[in-house]
Amino acid sequence: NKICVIGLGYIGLPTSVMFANNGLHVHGVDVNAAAVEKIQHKQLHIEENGLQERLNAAIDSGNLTVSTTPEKADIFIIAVPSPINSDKTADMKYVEAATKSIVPYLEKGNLVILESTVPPRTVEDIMIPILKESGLEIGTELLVSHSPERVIPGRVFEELVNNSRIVGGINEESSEKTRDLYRAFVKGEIFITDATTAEMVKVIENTFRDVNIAFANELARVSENMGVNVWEAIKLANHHPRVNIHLPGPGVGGHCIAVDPWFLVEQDPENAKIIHLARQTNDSMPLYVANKVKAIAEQHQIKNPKVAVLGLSFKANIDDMRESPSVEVVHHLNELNLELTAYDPHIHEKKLPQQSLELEETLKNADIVLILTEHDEFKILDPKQTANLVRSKIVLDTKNCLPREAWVKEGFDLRVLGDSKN
Ligand code: SAJ
Repeated sequence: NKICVIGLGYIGLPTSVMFANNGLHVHGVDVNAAAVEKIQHKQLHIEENGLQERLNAAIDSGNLTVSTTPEKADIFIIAVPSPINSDKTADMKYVEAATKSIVPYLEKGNLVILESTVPPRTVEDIMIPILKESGLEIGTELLVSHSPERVIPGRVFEELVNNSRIVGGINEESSEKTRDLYRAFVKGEIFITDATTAEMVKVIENTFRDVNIAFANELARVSENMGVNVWEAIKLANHHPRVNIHLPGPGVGGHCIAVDPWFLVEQDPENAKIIHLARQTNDSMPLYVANKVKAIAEQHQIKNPKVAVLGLSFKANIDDMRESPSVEVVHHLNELNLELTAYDPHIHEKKLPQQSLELEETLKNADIVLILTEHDEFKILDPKQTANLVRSKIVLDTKNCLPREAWVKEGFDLRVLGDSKN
């Protein structure tokens, strides 16, 4: 079996190397010529634990080739972005373009699998009409399915293998052939359903998380007015066998959880009310945090406070800044006319004008250290060294990731989002 994978990003590249390293011939395709060239030279254009050695093995074995154009294959896997437009409607142009790009290469007996997360009905209403242009009879001569990726950045390889997988074919044969393919490396259970249900499953998983995080963020704000530490309260509540509250923070980022709920809101705004409000709640957190920084500076009567923003990626220990709430926080701090320098140990290029590539430079003369991402590097930040660099010893920790005692001992006023006890 030869597989042609369209899209060599956070999902397509790991998936390609997994198939290649399990003995299948994979041709990976990306429109980004610079990324393709890097991959050809065994260089990474994205960060993911364990990717480098697996890419080396895949290229060295000869099982993985990459280019900017598709090739004939038995199976086509589409793993391209499915973002939202500025008006929060689904932007399907990459899924459409990827589907169109394979049409000239399709042959009788092929299977096309969509891995990208999409609004329910995308396979049936958008992909199938395009695939019909191949002249093949859909369901008999051309099999089609949706098998959404469900892996978490940072643990992609572990989850690709061990997570269960959803396979939704347009008919039984499509489902079964897709299931048999993923058996090459999936150890978790593989559940079969129809394509539209598979689309719905993926979107509601992320929506569940978004609504739950919005609830946690709401609790953080309520707790601040009640003399409660929300982190302690959530931890205790979660000891209940039927309670699982997520954690608050400066907002929800990434290209999935902050995006997918909008697919449901767009399709049924009348009914998707909690989902919509949860999105708004999470999107309101960056401004809430920026205002908090300003208020803390005022309490300390600091005239022109300088903020050291730590953490720009959308979550801990990854390099991905897509839809990062940190970028929004920086934007709001700018609007509040607060001077700032931002730093992230995982982002090695300047992506923001006020970004520094040095931690020391960022902390130097800062009045408020603002932790936005719980990177391991920040958890072990030395309060003593920090005290020697900063101008005022104030920290706002939005992820509750610093050891309180050590910082207080150094004379820091350590504030934590959702904790009105300190
Ligand atoms: N976050 C919180 N509080 C929490 C958990 C997360 O504020 O308790 C924030 C994070 O800081 C981050 C955002 O939410 O900004 C999203 O992070 P995440 O770790 O929840 O999820 P993603 O976007 O990295 O990956 C999700 C996963 N979905 C679920 O867990 C249901 C992953 O399994 C999916 O494959 C992925 O979306 C995707 O590609 O759709």
